[in-house]
Amino acid sequence: MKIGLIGLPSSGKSTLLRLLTRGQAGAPGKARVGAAPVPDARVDALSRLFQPKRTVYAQLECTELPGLQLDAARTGAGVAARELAESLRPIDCLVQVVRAFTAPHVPHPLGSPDALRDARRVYEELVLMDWTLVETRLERLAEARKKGLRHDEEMRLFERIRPELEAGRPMRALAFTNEELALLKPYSFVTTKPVVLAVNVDEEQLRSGEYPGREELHAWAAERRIPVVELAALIEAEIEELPEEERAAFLADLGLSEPGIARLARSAYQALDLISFFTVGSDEVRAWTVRRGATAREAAGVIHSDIERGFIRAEVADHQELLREGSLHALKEKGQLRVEGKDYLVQDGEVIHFRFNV
Ligand SMILES: Nc1nc2c(ncn2[C@@H]2O[C@H](COP(=O)(O)OP(=O)(O)OP(=O)(O)O)[C@@H](O)[C@H]2O)c(=O)[nH]1
Ligand SMILES: [Mg+2]
Repeated sequence: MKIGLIGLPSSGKSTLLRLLTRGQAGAPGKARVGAAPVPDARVDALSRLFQPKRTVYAQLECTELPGLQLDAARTGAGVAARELAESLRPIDCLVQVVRAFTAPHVPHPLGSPDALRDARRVYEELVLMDWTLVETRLERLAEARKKGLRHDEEMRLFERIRPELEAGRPMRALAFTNEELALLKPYSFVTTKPVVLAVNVDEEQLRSGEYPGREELHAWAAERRIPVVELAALIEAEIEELPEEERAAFLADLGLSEPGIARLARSAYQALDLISFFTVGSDEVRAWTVRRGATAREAAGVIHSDIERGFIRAEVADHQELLREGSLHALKEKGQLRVEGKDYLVQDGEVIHFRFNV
């Protein structure tokens, strides 16, 4: 799954990327893409039980997108827009980073921090990108029509979408038939992608739980069903660089029971409708990611195509049952290890052992 960090310049995208990728990316001079392990207390618990050689968390691939240039008159704006559109193409989910933190030494591109204004501006900019795409396409279709080429269905579809975008509604808020989705597929729209709002706060704001416009921002986001996560990217990135045994104390001191990245990852999972299942053993305890509604056979395919092809059955238990009983063997003895076929719908938090032959 590919997550794209988008926002105004200096909103904290690189800092958040550094936090998400545990310092692998985002630092000055380092890459703008990195793998972010998804913190998961369930994996930790299973790992304590199995004491495996390796513990592997689910991963999200995070990319920092170019900072949004709002001044369209700026020279090179067209190039910047094309570059942004290109980098957005492969992205599955957007994390919109909004600055709430005050830092006199960090200039704000619009003068001063205003989280709601910035959230709106970026959101409108994304809607505008799609509107431009629709508009250009409609012009082409009109020209084609003059030459006798008719694409009536596509034209009707785009004519229906245009006013929605003009009213500020993102494409993800619209309902499409399968035929319409097929027509839309070749185009790379932005507002079809789910969004999570990450509000980057400073230490004082984190402690007080307040920043200017917080209530309005939450109301605005709730109206659009955009999940909001507040985190202090800079302090949390600093804490992340401490020895592991010291981190919890620093987080607790900030009033955090878990790091902001854990909440952000959960929101992204929810927004994308993803779930995790686990494989366990003395070699490896590992979290895997599938879309909600994935079958046992599809889940097997995430691990290896051989397991998918040679699928015989899945032995399934909820991770909590496994933690309670202590081993897959004990669960089996008690008849609590369920045997499921290839069409079984995998549930979040299940431990699965696949039987297959190759
Ligand atoms: N005080 C404070 N400063 C922060 C925070 N987050 C980021 N900064 C600072 O703000 C500046 C910009 O942060 P970046 O993470 O580079 O922002 P960006 O969005 O990647 O910026 P561009 O890549 O230039 O668009 C840096 O000096 C950061 O140290 C924060 O939570 N608190
Ligand atoms: Mg940056």
